[in-house]
Amino acid sequence: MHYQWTAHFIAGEWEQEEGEQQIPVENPATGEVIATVAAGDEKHVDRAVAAAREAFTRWSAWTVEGRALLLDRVADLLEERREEIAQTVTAELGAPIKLARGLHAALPVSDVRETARTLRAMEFETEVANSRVLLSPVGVVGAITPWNYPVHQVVSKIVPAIAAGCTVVLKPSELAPLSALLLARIMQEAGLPDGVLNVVNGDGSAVGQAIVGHPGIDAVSFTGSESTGRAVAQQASRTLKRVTLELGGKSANIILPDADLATAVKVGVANCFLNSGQSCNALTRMLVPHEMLSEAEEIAAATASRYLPGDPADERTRIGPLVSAQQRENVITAIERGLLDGAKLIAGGPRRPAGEDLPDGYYVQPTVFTQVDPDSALAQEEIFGPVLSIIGYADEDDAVAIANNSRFGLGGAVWSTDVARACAVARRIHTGQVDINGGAFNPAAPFGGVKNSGYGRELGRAGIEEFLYQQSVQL
Ligand code: TXE
Repeated sequence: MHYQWTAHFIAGEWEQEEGEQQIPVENPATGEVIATVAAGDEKHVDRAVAAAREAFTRWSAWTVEGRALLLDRVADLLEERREEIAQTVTAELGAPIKLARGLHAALPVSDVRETARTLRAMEFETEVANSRVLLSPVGVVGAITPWNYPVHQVVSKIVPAIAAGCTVVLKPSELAPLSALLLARIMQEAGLPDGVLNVVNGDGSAVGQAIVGHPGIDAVSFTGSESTGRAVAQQASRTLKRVTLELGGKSANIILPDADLATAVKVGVANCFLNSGQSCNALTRMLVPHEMLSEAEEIAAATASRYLPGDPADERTRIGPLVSAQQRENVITAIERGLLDGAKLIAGGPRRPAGEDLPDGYYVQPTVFTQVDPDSALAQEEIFGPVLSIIGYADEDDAVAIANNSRFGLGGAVWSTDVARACAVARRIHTGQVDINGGAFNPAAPFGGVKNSGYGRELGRAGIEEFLYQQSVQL
C-alpha cells in the first residue's frame, strides 16, 4: 500500500522540506518499514500555532449549525473511507483487519456523529438573574495522542475541540501516525477551513514538548502514559494552560456470585485481550468469589487458548502483535515478574507464540495468571498487553476493596443477574467508567478517569465543554 499523506499539515498545506529528517513507521506484524513521515521540530510547531491562531478568529465566528454541518460531512466521508482507514490501522498498529474495520474505523464515525448531535443540543447562552452566561471557545488546543486507538483517540480530542469553535495543533503518535494523517486529509476534503486543524509529526521530546510549552496554545489534551502525563501537567503549569489527561488504567472486572459465570469470564477475557491488550480501559483484573475460582480458571484458560496470534491481515485472526519491539519487551518483562512473584500461570507465558505461519513481528502469547496477589506488580502496574490477572475475593466488600486498591481509576465492570445490585456495586468503584454485564462503550457518554488515570473528560457534552470557558455578562 502506498501512503500518500506523510508530511506535516499546516495552514491547509501538506509541507515537507527537501532532506527533512524522517521517522520510519513499522508494520508490527513483520517489523518491515511501510512508510516514513516527516520529523518536525519547534519551528513546525511555531508555524502550526500561528496558523491555528489566525484561523481561530474566523472559525470561532462560525455558527453552531455551520460547524455541526461540517462535522456531518466529516462523518459521511469517514464512513465512505472506512476500508482505507481500516487497512492503514492494520498496517501501522497490527490490529486484526476485522477489528480494524469493526472498531478502529467504525467508532470514529459514531464519535463524530454523536459530537455533532450533542453540539446541536447545547445551549451556548443562558441567563441567571442579571447575568448572561456565554460559553466561548478557549482558543488554540494542542492535542497529543498515543498509538493504541490511532483514529478514535485523535477524533475524541480534535472533533470536540473543533465543535467548540477552537482550532487545533495535533501531534499524533510517531508509532502510528498514518491513519491520523489520513484523517486530516479527510477533514480537509470535507471542507474544514485551512488552519483549523494542523498536524505536526514528530516525537515527544521535539514536538510534544514544544506544543505543551508553547505560549500560543491555550489548552492541551493528552492521552498516553502516566509518567508522560505527569511531565505534561508540570510543563503546562508554566504557561498555566488548561490540561486534560487521559492516562493508564488497571481496571477491575467484578464477577458477583449470582452472575452467569461462563459468559462473564468469556467476555472478560475477550475484553482484556482486545487490541492485543493495548487499551487503557482494559479489564485486566478479574475478581471472582473464592468458591468459584477453579471453575472460572478453567473457562478463562479454555477461552485464552482460542486466541491464536496470527497475521493481522488475515480475516480469521483474533489477536495480532503488539505495536513495537519495546512494547513486547515490556510485556514479557511483566509476565516474567509475575512468575517470580508467585502467581500461577494457567495460559500463555513469556515465550514467543508457536506457529509456523506466524509472521516475524512483535508477538506475545495471550496470558492468564491466577492466584494473583492484589498488591503485586501484576495487579498494580499497567502492562498494556494481553495479560489477565484473576484474583479471588471473600465477599462484596472485599471485592470493592480490591477493585479500589489501585492508583488508577479509569474503568471497571460488574456482572450480576441482579442489575440493581450490580449498579450499587458500580457506585462504590472509584473510576470514571463502569460497564454492567458487558454494557457497550458509548461514544455519547463522557470518558475519562480519576486518581492517576488523569482528569477531564472526552466525548459527550463534557468533552466539548473541556474546550469552552464561561463568560458572565452582567446586565
Ligand atoms: O506512551 P507516551 P508510549 C501507556 C502504556 C504503554 C506506555 C508507553 O502502559 O505501555 O504508556 O507508551 C508523546 N511531552 N499508554 O511510550 O510516551 C508521544 O510522542 C509531550 C497508555 O507510547 O505517553 C505520544 O504521542 N508529549 C495510553 C504520546 O505522548 C510527549 C496509551 C504518548 O506517548 C512527551 C498509550 C513529552 N514529554 C500508552 N513524551 C492510554 N491511556 O490509552 C512523549 N510524548
